[in-house]
Amino acid sequence: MSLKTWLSAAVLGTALVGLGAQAQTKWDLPGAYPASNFHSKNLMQFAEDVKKLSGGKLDITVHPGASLFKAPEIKRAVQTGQVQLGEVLMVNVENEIPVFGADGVPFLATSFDDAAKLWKAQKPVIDKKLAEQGMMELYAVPWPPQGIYSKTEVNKIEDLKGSKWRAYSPATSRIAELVGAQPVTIQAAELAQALATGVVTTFMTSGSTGRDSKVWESLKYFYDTQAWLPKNLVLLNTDAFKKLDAATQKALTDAAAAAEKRGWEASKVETEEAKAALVKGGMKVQPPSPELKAGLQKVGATMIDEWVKKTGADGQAIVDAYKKM
Ligand code: PCA
Repeated sequence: MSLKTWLSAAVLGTALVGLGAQAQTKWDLPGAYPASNFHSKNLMQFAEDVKKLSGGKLDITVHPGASLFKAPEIKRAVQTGQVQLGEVLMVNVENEIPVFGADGVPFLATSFDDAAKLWKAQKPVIDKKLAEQGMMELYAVPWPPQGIYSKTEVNKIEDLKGSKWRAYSPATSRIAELVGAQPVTIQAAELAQALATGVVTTFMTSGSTGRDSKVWESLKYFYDTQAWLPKNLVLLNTDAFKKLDAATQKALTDAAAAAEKRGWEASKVETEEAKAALVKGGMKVQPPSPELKAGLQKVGATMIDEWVKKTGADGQAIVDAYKKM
């Protein structure tokens, strides 16, 4: 051991002894959605549970609202160890790892029950991909089903032609191309501003993000197409996990299991509450016309084909496992 290593080990040892039973690990958890959103509230409850279950040994600070990292930067921050864990929108990772996009394919899984099955089918493949990058997953929670927002009435997909379409993922950009709209990628944290300045007039997302962004200030229509349920995933840097003692590791994974369960229930409640908020804001909330639905389903069929081609054996394994459930 060099003198320098010996010295730093000695200093560290003293610091640990000094802390004694109080030794505490502090972690940061960036998220991309507002503090008032149900995902963020769930993150905060998760952090509180971890603290309690670990007897105060692991203290996680949640940073919602893209305040620490912007949505597309969070995965890399966890991977490189800038933060120990973080919440990502899985479909945001699709460009890098295509199988992350399974829950963004329109009309593959359209209900909470089907989304749960798809997650089960997706999980082993996702775990493998994350392990290759020195990460693991803690829990995943879906957004409410995705519908169409528009400034003007949409009775068929042709009505979306030429509109300024906000995308949040590769798949939502692809939908724009297929319906002849002009996609512009904007994450949720910037959506309200994009609406206020007229940069976008149409998009697909949940009632929840519509509510967060007070879309009724700019838009009039919401079509409840229930096209897919994208998930947020809480990722963890494996090295950070390995540094915890066994009891603290268990506190973390137990709290994560509880958060996953709680999150799925909260998403169901949010589905109804958010739609009510849109109505209260003055929007017309309605099911899609049969013509609009048929047009979208055609888009969905094209996209499932494209997705399976792009993801190859890994994607096919997910689709096959899902269809067998
Ligand atoms: N809200 C997020 C992703 C999906 C959703 O419902 C967003 O619009 O960015």
